[in-house]
Amino acid sequence: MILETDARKELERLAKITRYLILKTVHQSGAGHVGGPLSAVEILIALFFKVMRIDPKRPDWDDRDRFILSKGHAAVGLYTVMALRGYFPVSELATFDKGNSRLQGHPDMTRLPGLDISSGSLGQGLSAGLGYALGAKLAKKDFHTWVLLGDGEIQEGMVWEAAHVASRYRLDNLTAILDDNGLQQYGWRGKGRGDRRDPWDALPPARIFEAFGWRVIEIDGHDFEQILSACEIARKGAPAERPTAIIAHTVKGKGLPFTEGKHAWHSKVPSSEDLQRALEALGLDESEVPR
Ligand SMILES: Cc1ncc(C[n+]2csc(CCOP(=O)(O)OP(=O)(O)O)c2C)c(N)n1
Ligand SMILES: [Mg+2]
Repeated sequence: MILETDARKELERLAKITRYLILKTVHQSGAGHVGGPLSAVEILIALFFKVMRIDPKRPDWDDRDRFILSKGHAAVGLYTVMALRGYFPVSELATFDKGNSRLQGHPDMTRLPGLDISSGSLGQGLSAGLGYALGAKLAKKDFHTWVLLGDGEIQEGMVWEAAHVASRYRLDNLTAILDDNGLQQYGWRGKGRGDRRDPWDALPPARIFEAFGWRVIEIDGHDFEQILSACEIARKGAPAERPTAIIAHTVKGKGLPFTEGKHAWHSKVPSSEDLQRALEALGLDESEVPR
């Protein structure tokens, strides 16, 4: 048991608020992603509120843990959690995806302090994380680097080049978290563009990471206790100095009956009615949501 009841309730409250703010932000901007951010809500909240050594007031603190949203299209989820954590005002979410905003549709580290990498072109984040982790070893710094990957994203070959090098250099200060929600942007040709698991069904990511020399922990990616336990083990360093892969089993669009498991909600703009439905499904009153 890592969490007292009150602490778990607080995290669950934050998760509901985050889910609503993701929908509201994409509704206001008229563009953005929904399904991928929703599947990563518990992971992002656990990292930013409990796991990472960070200080929102000092986003360039040298000894901070590094976080890389390799699945950069989930930016609205990251921004929401950063806002709730105090990096910038929640009201700034209303600027999401506007030309002059710090909150671009995909993370832009040249605009928003607190972002450790720009992302959006899938496949690159683990290499960047590898660089941070290797740099930490060379500089004898003890910060940890966390990289959040999508299950579709790991079909990019560059991910496995980074995975190989990370185990070659025994980077126990690097953790990859796989948001394994089983869906990408569409279903698959020949199988119909439906809501089903993709061809990597037959190639379980856990076995692949293991084959590359990583320690693997499989969890329910919506269960705060399991996320926190896995991250605690990961930070302590794997046996034989291996990097750690946390395979988080998740549901794309998690938390709202009309988005769960629906590939159409990968990127779709919620209507005003959808926002109302979301409040009802989450059991939230608009007045409870920070502005
Ligand atoms: C290199 C690259 N190819 C294609 C895309 C377009 N794209 C954006 S999201 C996405 C699907 C990603 O699926 P997954 O990694 O499973 O993310 P999630 O299910 O968490 O949204 C694709 C193909 C991209 N951003 N980058
Ligand atoms: Mg996916």
